[in-house]
Amino acid sequence: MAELESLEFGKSDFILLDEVTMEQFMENLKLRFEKGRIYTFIGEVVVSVNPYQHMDIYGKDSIEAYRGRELYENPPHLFSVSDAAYKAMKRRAKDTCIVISGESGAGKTEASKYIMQYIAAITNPALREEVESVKHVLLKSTCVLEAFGNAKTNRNDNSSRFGKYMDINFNFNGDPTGGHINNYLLEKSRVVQQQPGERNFHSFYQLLRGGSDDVLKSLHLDNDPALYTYTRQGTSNNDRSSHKAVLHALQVIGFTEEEIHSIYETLAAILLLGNLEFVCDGESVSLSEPLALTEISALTQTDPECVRTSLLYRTVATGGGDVIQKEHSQQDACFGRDAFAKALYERLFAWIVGRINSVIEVKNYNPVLHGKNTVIGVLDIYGFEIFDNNSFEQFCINYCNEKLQHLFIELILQQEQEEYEREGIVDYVDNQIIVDLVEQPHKGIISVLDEACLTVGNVTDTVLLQSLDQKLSQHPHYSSRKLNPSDKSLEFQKHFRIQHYAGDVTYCIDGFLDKNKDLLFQDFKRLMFSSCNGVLRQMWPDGQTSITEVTKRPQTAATLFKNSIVALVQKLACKEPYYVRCIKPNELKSPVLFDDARCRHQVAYLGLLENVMVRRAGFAYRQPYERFLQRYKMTCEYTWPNHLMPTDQEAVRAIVSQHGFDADVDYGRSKLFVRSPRSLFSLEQERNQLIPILVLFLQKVWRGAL
Ligand code: AOV
Ligand code: MG
Repeated sequence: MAELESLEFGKSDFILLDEVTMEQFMENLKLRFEKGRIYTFIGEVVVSVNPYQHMDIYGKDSIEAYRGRELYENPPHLFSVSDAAYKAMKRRAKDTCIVISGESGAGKTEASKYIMQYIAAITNPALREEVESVKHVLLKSTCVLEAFGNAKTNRNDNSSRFGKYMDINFNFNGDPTGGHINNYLLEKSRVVQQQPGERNFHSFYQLLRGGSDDVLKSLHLDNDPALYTYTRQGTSNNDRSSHKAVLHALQVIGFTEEEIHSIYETLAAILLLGNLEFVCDGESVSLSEPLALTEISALTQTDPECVRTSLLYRTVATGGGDVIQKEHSQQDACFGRDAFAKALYERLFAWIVGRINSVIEVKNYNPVLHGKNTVIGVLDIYGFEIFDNNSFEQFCINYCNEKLQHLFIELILQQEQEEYEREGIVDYVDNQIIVDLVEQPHKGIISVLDEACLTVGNVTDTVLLQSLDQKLSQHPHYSSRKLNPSDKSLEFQKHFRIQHYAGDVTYCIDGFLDKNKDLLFQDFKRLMFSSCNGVLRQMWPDGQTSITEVTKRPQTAATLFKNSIVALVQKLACKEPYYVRCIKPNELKSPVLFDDARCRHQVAYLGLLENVMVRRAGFAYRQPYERFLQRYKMTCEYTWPNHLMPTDQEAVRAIVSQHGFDADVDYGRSKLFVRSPRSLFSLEQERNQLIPILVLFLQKVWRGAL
């Protein structure tokens, strides 16, 4: 049992702390980390500290130990929460979700993989083929999405650059029948540019380092990432072996050879696009490398002349209905090229996700025949991040984390706070004000950003910053150098700062407008829709639109993202939530270093201490008096078979007193609050011992022997 685990390893549930103080919390967290106990409960929430080393705790034996057990029967583990979410789903037909949060590099993605593996391992004992195949696809999809959606950043060598929410569907037997993946805003700017020390998406290096000579030759590629502008700055690590694993995963999922080749062709086309330069002879702009152009057209199965014109010209419809070709400036051509490369990658990624979804979607489901279809959702999203240079992407990522923290507050802290107040006791920091700062209609940052994007005329990033300053000067969580000239931490005139729940982040306004507009010249869309490669054409359905057709202005990137996150939060909010709260022990990826200040900071902003207080006060082990009596009255001479006290509460007091755990409980108006599960276990044990005796006794009574 968790609480019986030797105290040498600290308290396995923070609820059992003698006193809920930051000092005791940190002491326990550190002791457990140093003893290799990386997981600790707060009731049903699992707090995880990234071990930065291989842990021998995820194998078959561990899985067996947790399978079907109650939360408190084993030491805390990801498998405990996974099993709890699974049991709730199976026994009570509840849709559940497991939300994994924590900052960049805290261990969310690893956790999500272990959770998936656990669920796969404990289901389908009958080894039904169709269920096994669903499980395989679900597991393999992770490997593929990681290759295309993760990259090395300065905070994490395998950082998720997209958000992933995966629903797994179950039939009434509790076996997976399918699933669905939602992906959120891929950080596509990385395709064309990375911060110093970072890499492009893994997929490029994997292809270059792992592709066979024949494959590379057919793709017009060399095997050296340094030869390509977009991958020049990345060094290589496990790319060769990963390439094999990803290829195998693609095959297991069911991608055809043609589809796989189209994926490689797209990657190759992007790399070659990146090497295209534009020269300007004073009058017109032309391409410096006509050969690459032919190769790109071969890879995308498009007409080389059309590729050239798409890169150098822009087709525009005049007011009179005529269509003319307007030549790009050198700068516009570079912008167009990069926008095209980013869009190619983004659409490729979305297409891969869609293709996986088409394989795992639940087919032939009939609720009458098959019973209620229940779901477990697993959320693994990019964690809160602060870099030396923070841009639009960090703004979106951090906003998303703000929303998830707010959901945690609503679901875990607030709900129990109400319970606590009703019962007559904890204050948490509500981050609603920061969420509003970003998303509020008319006043929030996204709204000001959109307005600037819609304004015709010379609106620059600097102008945008001015309007942000104007609108938000009074907001307590917003500041900029212009508003606070004395603030030396905001060095340049281009920055603004948000005091996020997890820390202050200074964003550089450069690029916000362009990234939010996310402009891609129509010519590229039409070019790709003209491709003879059916797979590529599928990715560009909007290329069918004629140039003279008036189309609605597309939503901006920030608004699209906001809407997708709002929808995600709604999805999570209607499920029974289970939480894994990940902590990054140090910045050096060291398995032995517990950086006190960094950990303390995370514990504080994740609201873990408040979580313990609320949990301890109310949620984990609270019982209405009547229910408690029903269950335990047999363990006390004053309450068995019925009590004669004026109230149920007094009867409960008698039981508690007889078992000597008065100091461990609080008496609410309608419920008993038990702090430590240990007290309940001793009661539970006694009850279990008494039941057979009682049964024997009753049988004798029935037989008339007594
Ligand atoms: P993240 O998902 O939270 O960051 P990851 O799950 O990618 O973080 O973890 C970062 C690295 O820490 C991994 O690549 C492993 O080397 C190590 N690690 C994490 N969890 C474990 C574990 N349980 N056992 C062993 N090593 C582990 V981000 O996606 O950047 O927000 O955006
Ligand atoms: Mg991750």
